[in-house]
Amino acid sequence: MYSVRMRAAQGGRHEEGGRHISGAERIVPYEEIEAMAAGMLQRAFSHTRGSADFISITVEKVECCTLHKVPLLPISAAETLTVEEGHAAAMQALMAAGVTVAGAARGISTLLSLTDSMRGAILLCAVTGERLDATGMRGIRVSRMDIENEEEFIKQLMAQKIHNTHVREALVLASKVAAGPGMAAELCWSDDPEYTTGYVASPQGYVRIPHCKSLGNSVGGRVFFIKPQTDLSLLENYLQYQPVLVTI
Ligand code: WAQ
Ligand code: MG
Repeated sequence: MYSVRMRAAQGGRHEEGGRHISGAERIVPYEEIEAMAAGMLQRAFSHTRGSADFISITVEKVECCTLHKVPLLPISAAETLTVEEGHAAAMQALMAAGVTVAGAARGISTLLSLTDSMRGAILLCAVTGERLDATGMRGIRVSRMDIENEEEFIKQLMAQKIHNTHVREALVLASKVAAGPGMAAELCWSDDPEYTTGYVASPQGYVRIPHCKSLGNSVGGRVFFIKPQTDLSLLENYLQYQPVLVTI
């Protein structure tokens, strides 16, 4: 199998301050690499966040024996009608996952205070809400993951009437993240201006939250809430480098 991943930016490379436009992470067999890379290129050039002028596509062999399997998180949904209700639902779900009030509030305000989207995620302590990673505006990018049985996955999402690319990719990422050592919960909403649904995920499940931001807003992000005494380098290594297949 091969890890195929893409990241695109505008105004230069990410490393040189370019603005993050889009990214993608897949693990595919040899025969599918070419089509996958072409699709990612197409996607980077036609994103609603703007036109990319830097695109990096990486293809890297993954030894099958190093692939970990983790279960797909069960899906539920909060019923929210406004952004305020959405943030209240996110607070509730984060607290149910063991994040403190202070931690959850800090997570939401951290995402709200971003002036533009990052390429990766912010790590916060689930108890104090203090920032734990040292990656600044780059963030920790979760990489090397995919769904094991894509056909069945899509069938199930279509049956629940929630099938779209955002849901598909978010469920895979959230399932990998939730299985990470020391992970309490995740908060996310998209940086795509037309997509306002976000989620809170934890080992207990994935809670969809309609209206995490207003339509037209291009700032989104991810916050991972980490339990105290977690070995951060072990966790960051898992998130970035451990190849994971999510099983249904
Ligand atoms: N690793 C870490 N952070 C990431 C990654 C990654 N691989 N990919 C994206 N992010 C961060 C980054 O800061 C982005 O700006 C932000 O998350 C949002 O990414 O069930 O589409 O890909 O309907 O725009 C939620 C779906 C969709 C809810 C989320 O996020 C639902 C989405 P996006
Ligand atoms: Mg996006």
